[in-house]
Amino acid sequence: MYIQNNTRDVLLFVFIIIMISCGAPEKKPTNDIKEKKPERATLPSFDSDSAFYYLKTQVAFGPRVPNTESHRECANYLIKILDRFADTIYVQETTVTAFDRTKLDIKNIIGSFNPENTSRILLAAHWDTRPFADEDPDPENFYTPIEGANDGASGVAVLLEIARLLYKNPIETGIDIILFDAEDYGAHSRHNKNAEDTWALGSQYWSQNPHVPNYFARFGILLDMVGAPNATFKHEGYSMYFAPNIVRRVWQTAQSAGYGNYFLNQKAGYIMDDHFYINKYRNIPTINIIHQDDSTPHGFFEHWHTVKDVVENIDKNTLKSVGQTVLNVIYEN
Ligand code: AHN
Ligand code: ZN
Repeated sequence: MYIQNNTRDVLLFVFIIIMISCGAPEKKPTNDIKEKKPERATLPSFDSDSAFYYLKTQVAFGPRVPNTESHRECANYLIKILDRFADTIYVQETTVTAFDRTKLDIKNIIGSFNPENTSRILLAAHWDTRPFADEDPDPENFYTPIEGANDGASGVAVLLEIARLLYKNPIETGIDIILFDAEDYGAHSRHNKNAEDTWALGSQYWSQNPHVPNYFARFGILLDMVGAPNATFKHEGYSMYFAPNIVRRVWQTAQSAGYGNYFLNQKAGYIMDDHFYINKYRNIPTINIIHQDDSTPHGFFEHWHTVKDVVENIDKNTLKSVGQTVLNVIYEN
């Protein structure tokens, strides 16, 4: 009896084990059909010829000064290109008051990728150009609008190329490309000394009235003057104050990618720019990749706010160093 019972128990036990190991026939096999895991997107190579083309096209409209025809036509062009690549486009139109009480009709142009994702990265640049070359060596030019190949078009060109590559090589992270207007309408340096809050009018407006309510991003990167030959990008003051870890990560990424000649681990001055208001009003840790140079009187690139800020003074290699660095950062997030 004892033996028999034991044998029956053993048989029952073996039967159960066989059933478990075979699995019930109606259940799906676990090994044959792979879970459709999204593949890690392959990191694209930043095409500086493509970016340079976007730069030249902007400059060809003429100075992009608010309230001018060139400004309106360039806005339409930027909207058209971003609309080709982004999932959703927002054009934020408003009127702001400049330092001299002029009313400026402005447009912040926003292209969003994966708008439903709550995990987002913000990329920005200003698309307008300065209405006067008030840093020109020749006082005759103090009221001439600048072409803004570097100061304006370069940052936008890099972001349009990134938009094109995001379209071709989609990622899951939400990305917002924001082209701010009226950054460069700050008070004339030969007249007004009290210039507080006269710069970055488009980003001041957006930061207090974002295109979607309660907009937030994990971090932001602003590009400003990223096209001069042998540019030097240093640890700008407000970037280090508000977002030191983002600065370190981006500079580390640049150096690992071989762009250590451009991205220097040096402290540099505080620049009032679009990123300041994004930090101040939206609390999004945002850095500025901006060309700073101690050897010029104003601290920026040689032809800053002069009539020589033209296409001939742009170097594609600088566009590449910045564009590839930003791509590397967003594709590893
Ligand atoms: C000031 O000079 C206060 N801000 C410079 C920001 C700027 C002008 N970026 C481009 N043009
Ligand atoms: Zn400027």
